[in-house]
Amino acid sequence: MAIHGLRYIEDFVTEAEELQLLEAVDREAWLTDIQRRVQHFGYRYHYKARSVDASQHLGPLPEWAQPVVRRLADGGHMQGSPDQLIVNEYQPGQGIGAHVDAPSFGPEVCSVSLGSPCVMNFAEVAGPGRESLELARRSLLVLSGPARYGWKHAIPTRASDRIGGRDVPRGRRVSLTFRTVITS
Ligand SMILES: O=C(O)CCC(=O)C(=O)O
Repeated sequence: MAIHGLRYIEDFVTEAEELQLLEAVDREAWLTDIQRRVQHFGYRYHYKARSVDASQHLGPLPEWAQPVVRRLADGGHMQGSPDQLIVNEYQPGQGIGAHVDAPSFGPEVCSVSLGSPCVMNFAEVAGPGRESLELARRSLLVLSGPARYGWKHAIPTRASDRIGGRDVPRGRRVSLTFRTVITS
């Protein structure tokens, strides 16, 4: 993977933690105003405006997310403590369009994958670079520097992924994406 600023770590959470996190997420209310179900914590994110601001403050991140927050800090994955969390749920066939994360988010974007693997595609914004990366269950993906600002990332809308030379059907995948918000 030749993308500067991209860090990928397998087994970032244990199987027991994965189960606890999925159970915690499923106790929360889902937002259904976009194609996939999402949850927002810390600050509400506006998909159309692609922004988040101080008036959208919802409160602290939930207690169930704190062990992950601490592990991100202990691993030096984020400069500051994350104050925004988006939970994305992808049923087989669902994905997310190619995008660079909004400028109102800080310099590191940390996503934990739960439930099922998928392939994430990367495309260089101002160049020909194209890469794909399998995001395993329980892994952590960190985007910073060029990976955060100079590459788009996307999850194709399809029901299976080619992983290790074979088609792997997707199951339900839930991601927890931790960010900091730039409020000024
Ligand atoms: O589901 C993921 O791993 C990535 C989510 C994402 O790209 C986003 O919320 O902007």
